[in-house]
Amino acid sequence: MLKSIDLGQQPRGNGFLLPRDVENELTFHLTMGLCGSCTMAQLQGEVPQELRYHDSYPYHASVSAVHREHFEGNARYFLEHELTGPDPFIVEIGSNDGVMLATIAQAGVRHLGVEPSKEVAELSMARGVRVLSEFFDETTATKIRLEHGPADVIFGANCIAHIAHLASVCRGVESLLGPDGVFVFEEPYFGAVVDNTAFDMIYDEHSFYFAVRSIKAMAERFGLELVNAEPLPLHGGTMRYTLGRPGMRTPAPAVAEFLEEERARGLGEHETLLRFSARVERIRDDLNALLARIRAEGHRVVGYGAPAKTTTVTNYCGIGPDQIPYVVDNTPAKQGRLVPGTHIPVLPPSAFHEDYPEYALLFAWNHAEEIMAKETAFRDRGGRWILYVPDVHVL
Ligand code: JHZ
Repeated sequence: MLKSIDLGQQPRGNGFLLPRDVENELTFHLTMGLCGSCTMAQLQGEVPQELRYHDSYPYHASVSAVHREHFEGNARYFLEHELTGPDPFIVEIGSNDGVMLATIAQAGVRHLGVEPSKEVAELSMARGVRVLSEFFDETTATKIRLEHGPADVIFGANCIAHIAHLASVCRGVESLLGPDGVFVFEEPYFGAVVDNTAFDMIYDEHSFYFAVRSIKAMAERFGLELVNAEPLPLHGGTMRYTLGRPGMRTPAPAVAEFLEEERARGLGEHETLLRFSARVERIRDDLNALLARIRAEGHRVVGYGAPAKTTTVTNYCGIGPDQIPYVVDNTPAKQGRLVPGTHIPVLPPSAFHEDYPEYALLFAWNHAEEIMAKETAFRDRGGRWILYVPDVHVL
């Protein structure tokens, strides 16, 4: 595998830490490359999964209203189109706080979330979701099949690309899936990462960066067939992949169309990533220059949103509390903690409302519409938003 992108020494993307823990912070060298044969984009190292998805994993999928609506929509779709036989069964890998399965549970349909992170698993259980608090792999899949029988739907969102032991996941899916079952997963689309120069999507949790071509190759390697690829607007560009058993479903034309598009644009080529890498350096330089200019003018910039992406961008660009005194985030589990590596304090949104600086750097750029709609008072007082994706600009 050729190294294409080097984002330097980085901590864990979601390793938001307490001030007393800064001494022992874990860091690793963050690089990404493409597989020479199947073109799967992937990290070149691995932080052990127990250090990434631990009991207090701080990402709660339900904090965004847009996401809640999206996942409720997914659940309704499955209930209407896939979970229609006698006593159907759906398994979700990485069910987080139950954002999708809560609707399935309310409908009284047999389901099982597989979620190793205890606190989010407990949140989902409080919503009536049944959860197995373990990592999903071939062994877990065999256990689930023995206890519950085959699954009509196996679902995963922002999770399958996180699992470094992807081969074991695929073998597990293959053994757990019913004869006409579907394996549906939604993950940030590698084509969108490249289009947006969204280098902040690269962090320890994202072991893989899926494209239609690499998922087709993966499906075939594990005895499955890619039957649909549907683009979604979430996370700056997501793709929903549907896999079934070979010959059981007619592939949608979108599969061949995306394959051709990816070939034509050279998505699986090393040179594409080298150009991406050059654009990333430009963003770093432009962002640092802008922050320095704003400071020289006597104005202040704070951060809005503390997604895992904040970790990559602040560490790569060398942005710390001197440039950004704090970031605000509505996730209680992140408040009172520090951004990994750069140790910028994370405060609740009320800190922003009591302060209203001249500029806010929008780390949660994928939620721009939702955030800007609720923060109109900031703009009304003359505040300006700074975005760095797909390039550095001020709104
Ligand atoms: P958000 C997550 O990444 C985590 P992250 C994960 N690793 C993954 O794979 C990707 O998704 C795809 C806050 N916020 O969704 C909440 C506000 O403060 O971009 C979140 O901390 N106010 C599983 O972490 C953050 O912003 C708001 O109004 O990059 C957004 O995180 C809203 C809407 C959000 O995911």
